[in-house]
Amino acid sequence: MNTQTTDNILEQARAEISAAADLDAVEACRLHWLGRKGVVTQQLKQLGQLDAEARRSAGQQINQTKTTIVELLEARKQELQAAVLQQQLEQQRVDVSLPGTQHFRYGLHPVTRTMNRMVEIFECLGFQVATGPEIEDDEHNFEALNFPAHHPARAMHDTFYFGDGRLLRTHTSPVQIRALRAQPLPVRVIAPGRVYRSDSDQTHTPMFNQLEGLLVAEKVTFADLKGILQQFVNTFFEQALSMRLRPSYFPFTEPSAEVDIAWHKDDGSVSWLEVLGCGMVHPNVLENCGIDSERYTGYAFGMGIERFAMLRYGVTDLRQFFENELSFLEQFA
Ligand code: 2NM
Repeated sequence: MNTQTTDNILEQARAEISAAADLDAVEACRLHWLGRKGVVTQQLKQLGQLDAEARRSAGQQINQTKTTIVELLEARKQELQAAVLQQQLEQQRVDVSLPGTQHFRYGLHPVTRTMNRMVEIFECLGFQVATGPEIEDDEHNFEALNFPAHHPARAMHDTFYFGDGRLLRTHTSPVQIRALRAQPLPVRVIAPGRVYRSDSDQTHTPMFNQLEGLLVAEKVTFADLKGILQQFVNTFFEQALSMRLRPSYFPFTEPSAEVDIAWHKDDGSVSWLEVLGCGMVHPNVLENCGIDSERYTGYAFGMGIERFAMLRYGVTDLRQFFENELSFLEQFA
């Protein structure tokens, strides 16, 4: 065994490996040179026939040859793999506009769907959507709305206060206050959005959604209010509904009323269900917005969006809307 031999081996191996056309051929090369009966392995076996000095130098050479062949094999393998990948990239075009193979059923949240439906109906009735901040101050949330100083809704247990004069709005009425102060009359707006009250049980969540409406113009009457609400509930529930108004109290309206609809249950019975509150905008509220309450009148109404969603979809527990259980949400896909 001499340098010539290992050089020859290396030269031959190099030629053979670089000629390997695919990964199988590379593996065949590996077996041929390094396998149990491979050329290099045979050479290592023959080392025993040499004397100690020759064995050491020959051993080093063979091991060096082996290492080089391993490197050559690995390099060729990577070269071929890269070529295969490159070929795949060139041949396989991915059409990203094709639909995926996994079709998840999804849709808008039932509360969002209900809100959209309510907004759409009021837009058809001529109302414009108005929005405002969820973080408000006492002036917009209470003061301008004619809340007496010691009204229970102002108490700590109902309102989330930040402690620096700011609070989370307890209704969307501050949006109407801002609209009345910013827009020229007549004003006809709805304010859908999140509101917050420190209250939590079967029928109350600390955050819920409201839709309030407001029309201020000359000669607006309670009959206009009743008419628009009848229109709304009929359209929303897709039937001619009996509606009943009961006298009520809100600081920001006078007179005020609560509205019930005749709800036909599955067992054939009918019962009155309260669905919203309304009234004629209190003169103090108009004056607080710089409006002459002798010349202008207005009506306003407010309703809970989750309540309408529960009735429309037959949901019996309000809290289901906020648990985000997929098994619940998937039913609205
Ligand atoms: C309701 C019931 C009755 C209401 C009043 C106003 C405003 F800003 F014009 F004074 N906005 N919303 C109102 C009136 C809200 O919710 C049950």
